[in-house]
Amino acid sequence: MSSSFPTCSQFRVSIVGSGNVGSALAQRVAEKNLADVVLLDVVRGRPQGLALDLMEARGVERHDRHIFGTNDYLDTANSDVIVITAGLPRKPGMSRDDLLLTNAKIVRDVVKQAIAHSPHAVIIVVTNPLDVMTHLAWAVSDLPPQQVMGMAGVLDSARFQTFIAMELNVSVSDINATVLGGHGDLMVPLPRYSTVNGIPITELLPETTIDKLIERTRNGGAEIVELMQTGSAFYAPASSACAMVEAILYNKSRLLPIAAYLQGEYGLNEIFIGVPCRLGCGGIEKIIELNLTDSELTALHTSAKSIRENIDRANQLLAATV
Ligand code: TXD
Repeated sequence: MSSSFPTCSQFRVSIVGSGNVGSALAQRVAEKNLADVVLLDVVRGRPQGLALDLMEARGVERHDRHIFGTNDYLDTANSDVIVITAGLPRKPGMSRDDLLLTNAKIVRDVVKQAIAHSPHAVIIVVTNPLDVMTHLAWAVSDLPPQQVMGMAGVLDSARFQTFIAMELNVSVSDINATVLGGHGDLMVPLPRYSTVNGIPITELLPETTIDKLIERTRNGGAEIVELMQTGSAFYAPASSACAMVEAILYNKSRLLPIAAYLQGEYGLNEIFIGVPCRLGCGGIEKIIELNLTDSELTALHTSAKSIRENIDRANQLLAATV
């Protein structure tokens, strides 16, 4: 590592995968003055170039956080938080299974290497398919489940929050939205637990309108992909991961929807899925069990079933390659 990289800094966040989400997250973490950042990628030069660019912005942005780009895990040593955004997007001709296997191999390899140099870190997985990758990351990490989690619920809730604000023409700051479940078509937005300054949206909007907002939330990622044509959303995903990083580093005990390992909560076992959690310096401090209606619980279980099928499929594919 460069001699200009501080060894006495308070917090270090390593971001593995310096693509769109990784680089936007590095910017957020550094410019919010939360921690020094190590950006890592397999592509030579990319993380180094991005880091230099972000370093050159410091004089204008007026912060002293260091951003360091590397291809070597040694440089990530002693990270407090490791965020994994490494992976490949689905390419033409690539099946879902191909993508599942490719990203499963990447995530497992990344976690092994990263954790070898930062054995006490908290891991946040961002790579898709999110819930499956979080499970694989945890399985290979040997870490307690509280220290491994997936980012999706914060993003899905932020999208729901945005669409509610647009519909009601009120400030997005007055809105709290809750989306549970897996990150995908089967996510479980909860209107009863989504409020405008404490007032449930079910009191403010007709059911048909709420259904439309839910549909748009479910389709949130795809809507952006369709507009952009190449690449997918990264600003809101980076903000969402940054909120989690901040909650961990600064022990904020925030209540956020996170893909967490369930051991009996909501009647589910041994599975990572989005549920409300209290997030602090040790990772997931507590899983909050909401009172769900029968249909909400059924939706959560349906989402869990699909995640479990994909975990089994990923494990089968991985087993067949060794
Ligand atoms: O809510 C969520 N969880 C998500 C998930 C929101 C947005 C994006 N979501 C997923 O995150 C997306 O489907 C991808 O799986 C990841 C990263 O998305 P991003 O948009 O940043 O993808 P990019 O720009 O393709 O960046 C991926 C980078 C790229 O620079 C590769 O060179 C790198 O990952 N990569 C690796 N880095 C390190 N080590 C290995 N093995 C590796 N393989 C690829």
